[in-house]
Amino acid sequence: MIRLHDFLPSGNCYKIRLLLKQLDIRFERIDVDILAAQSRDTEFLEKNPNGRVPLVELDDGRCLWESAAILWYFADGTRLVPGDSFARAQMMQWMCFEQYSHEPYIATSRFWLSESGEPEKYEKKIASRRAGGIAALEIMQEHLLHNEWFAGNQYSIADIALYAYTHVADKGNFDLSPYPALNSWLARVCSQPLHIPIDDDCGTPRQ
Ligand SMILES: N[C@@H](CCC(=O)N[C@@H](CS)C(=O)NCC(=O)O)C(=O)O
Repeated sequence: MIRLHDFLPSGNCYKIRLLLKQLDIRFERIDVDILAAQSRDTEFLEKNPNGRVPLVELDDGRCLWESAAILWYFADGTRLVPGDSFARAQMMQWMCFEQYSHEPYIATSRFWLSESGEPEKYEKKIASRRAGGIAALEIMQEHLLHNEWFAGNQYSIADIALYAYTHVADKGNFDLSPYPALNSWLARVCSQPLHIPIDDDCGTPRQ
């Protein structure tokens, strides 16, 4: 069975749990406590030299890491990837945006403020990520004023990638109330069949 090396509070890992659930793909979840540096031990580094979750181990032992690559691997050829090549490229565009212009501001602020257990230590870093996070939310809001979804007029893995940290942005002190179109999109994502919340471990065994 597919093994997902996972840290439950991580939005990057949540993207994969949500996708596998929506595609009805069974998997085993392996807890990796990144706060205890378990993703940096020798055994883990053999599977992902970059020392981060999510990491997926396939039935044949091959490993894949980076949430966007994992999303792409499982969603390729399914209803969650647009058929049109330009729409597929737009999907990738938004997934790259998520990784470079959204996650480094919004996800890190949430981690330092609400997950690290020592928010005071990160006060200056949190302040330094504020403008970038607001810029990302404004870009999303502008797109969503004219579009229901991020690519190809359909729910796709770009929506999953962007939903993961946007819906918990308040935990990084980003107020979402100025962005009504973005809030309507969050509700649309939430109402997709087989949607699960970020803290749902999908009933998979823990190790
Ligand atoms: N770009 C990577 C980011 C992965 C990442 O930063 N993972 C964090 C958890 S969200 C992690 O494993 N951190 C542990 C560490 O850096 O030691 C992805 O999208 O998968």
